[in-house]
Amino acid sequence: MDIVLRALISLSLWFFAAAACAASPEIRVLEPWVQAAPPNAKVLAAYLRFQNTGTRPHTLSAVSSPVFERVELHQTVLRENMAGMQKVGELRLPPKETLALKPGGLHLMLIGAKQALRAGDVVPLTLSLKDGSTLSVDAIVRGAPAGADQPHRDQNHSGHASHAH
Ligand SMILES: [Cu+2]
Repeated sequence: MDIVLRALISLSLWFFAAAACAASPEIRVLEPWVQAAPPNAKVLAAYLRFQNTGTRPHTLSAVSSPVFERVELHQTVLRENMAGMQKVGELRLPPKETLALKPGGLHLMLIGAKQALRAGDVVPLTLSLKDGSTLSVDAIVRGAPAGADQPHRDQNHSGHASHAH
């Protein structure tokens, strides 16, 4: 009896520990990818879609990657016909909605590449939600997909390294 009880307690402890660090089951990350850039590029952009399958809103509060010094959430904006970028603090993920990060709009800015990345490489991303849960995804490095917004390719993020004087 004692052994059974102890087994039950340790089982439930394990269950709670697993639940505490589990990914949010309500948020799905679809098609994460990193836009290929020249091998010496230190800043790359990543895109993906968030799907909130739950009934309550979630908030993305931070993103990190072991192969970059830091990851920021950015929004591409037009100022006097010049494409620029604005840092976004948090990203609200409303229930029953899909939010797309895509070229020319919201994107993840991967800053300070610790290694050269080529098409086909995998970039692990950890997405932290405000409720304390995290999601881990592998983004594939590749060129822009067919049907991507071609006019926006001129404003891609290799431009970060080359300021016009
Ligand atoms: Cu950016």
